[in-house]
Amino acid sequence: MKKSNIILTSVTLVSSALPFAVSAKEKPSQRPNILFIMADDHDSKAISAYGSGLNQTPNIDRIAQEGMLFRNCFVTNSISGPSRAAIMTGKFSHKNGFYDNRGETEFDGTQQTFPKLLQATDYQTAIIGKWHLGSKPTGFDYYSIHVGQGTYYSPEFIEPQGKKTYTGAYATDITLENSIKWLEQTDKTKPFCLMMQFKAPHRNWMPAIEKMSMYEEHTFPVPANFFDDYEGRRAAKEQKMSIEKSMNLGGDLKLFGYKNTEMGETLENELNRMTPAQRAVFDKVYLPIKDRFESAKLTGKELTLWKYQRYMRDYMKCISSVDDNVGKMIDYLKANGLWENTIVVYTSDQGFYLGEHGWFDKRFMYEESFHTPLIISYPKMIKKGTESKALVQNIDFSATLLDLVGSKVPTDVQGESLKPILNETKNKVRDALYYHYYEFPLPHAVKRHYGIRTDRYKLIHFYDDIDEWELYDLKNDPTEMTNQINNPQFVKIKQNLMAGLQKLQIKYDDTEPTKSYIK
Ligand code: SGN
Ligand code: CA
Repeated sequence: MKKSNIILTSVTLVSSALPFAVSAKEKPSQRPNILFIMADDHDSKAISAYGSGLNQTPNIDRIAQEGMLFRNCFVTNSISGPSRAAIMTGKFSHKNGFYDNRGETEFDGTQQTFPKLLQATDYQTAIIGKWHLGSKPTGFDYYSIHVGQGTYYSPEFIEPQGKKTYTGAYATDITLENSIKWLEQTDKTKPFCLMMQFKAPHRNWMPAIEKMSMYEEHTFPVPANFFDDYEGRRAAKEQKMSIEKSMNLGGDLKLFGYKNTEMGETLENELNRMTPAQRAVFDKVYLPIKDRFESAKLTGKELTLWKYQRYMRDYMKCISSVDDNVGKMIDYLKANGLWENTIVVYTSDQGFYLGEHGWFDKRFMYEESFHTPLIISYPKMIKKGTESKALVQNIDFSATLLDLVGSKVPTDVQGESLKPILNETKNKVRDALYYHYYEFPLPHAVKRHYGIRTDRYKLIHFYDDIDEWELYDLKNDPTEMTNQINNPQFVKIKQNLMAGLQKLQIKYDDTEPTKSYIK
């Protein structure tokens, strides 16, 4: 089977790799390297270092054990393209011009990005994996990027020489393998910045062959608000991202012959990309599931709970592959003497609902999707096994990385450098966070909204086809079930939040937030 050859190759690469031979003339770079690892839709509850106990990610945890874990990292606009654009530029969507995933606009690659700034100071730069910004990557010496969302099986990558299909490969494995290949050929006298961005665990959660049976005997705990009635929260009520109604038995949960209610041919596309040997393994695990499902004749809540378990199993299988490949990369860096001088970042493009409020997907400013994991190791500066509760945001990543490598952070970057948090000279960089989400109505009918979050409270304004405000006390209501906007006891808090929101809108220059962004 071709796949095992691929694995063997990377194992061989890792185990046989010797520390780079550097001649006396070629002094190894003193400036730190950057390895920016991002998975797609990887919620922090699915990283064991965050402590939920849902699954085990021993390799991602190694980054936390050797570095700092951020408890309160958030995004600016909780979907893929906009998050990636915010990371690249250090700016909100209304500044970098990339508001949504609908493909009507491409990322303007002529603008300033942190890889470009690094490249200008002699960093070797590459992006490998998911890009999802439409335009051709700029600021990178090398790229190997999925076409759009990409596929899990036999993925096709856009590379400087053109498109290349990796027949028989699994996307997560090939992203690691290509990353190591690129590292192998770098000039060891110069630093590198590698963005290794996994497609997994994005919908439709197709597991690797060796993970197909994983978790099949496991039952995941059901969140307390799984059967949310959305009382007092109209936007939450009118979404189309519930496991009950929007998750497909066919495409998402892989039952053959069942119709997809809102999705294309993702399952069929993926199955057609498998080799016959891969397909046989898939069939062996998934065909009996359909038989068992049909004989159980589930309806109502029982059916929704069954869907939840299927979803969680596939999602966690995908994460296990991400974790394995993160482990291979850590081993590679260590085996090659690169670990000490490399800043390693692990994050996602947003959080994800693992059944909270009955949902999958993201988008909302509610905690699960607003939050994103952030773990950073840099042995030369960060103390091992540390944690920060500072309110930080993905617009901070570019400023942080530039600052850490000794580059000037341009004044138009909206994020803050987290260096003072990482070296423990400060414990916060801001008092409140701003958020603005635009993509409505397709694909999940999450209404446009913006808002403010402080340590304790959150105020959200849903607008466009609605005009509703929500206020949450995160201390007493961490799962955001009770909208306090009309509660007289919250009048003062509401006033303060409104004033804080306005201040943030002035600070970030988003003073007409409900004005349509569509030209
Ligand atoms: C696809 C998915 C959606 C998902 C978006 C955006 N549907 O459209 O469920 O919200 O991507 O995801 S699918 O049926 O095609 O899988 S994002 O991570 O790229 O923002
Ligand atoms: Ca995503």
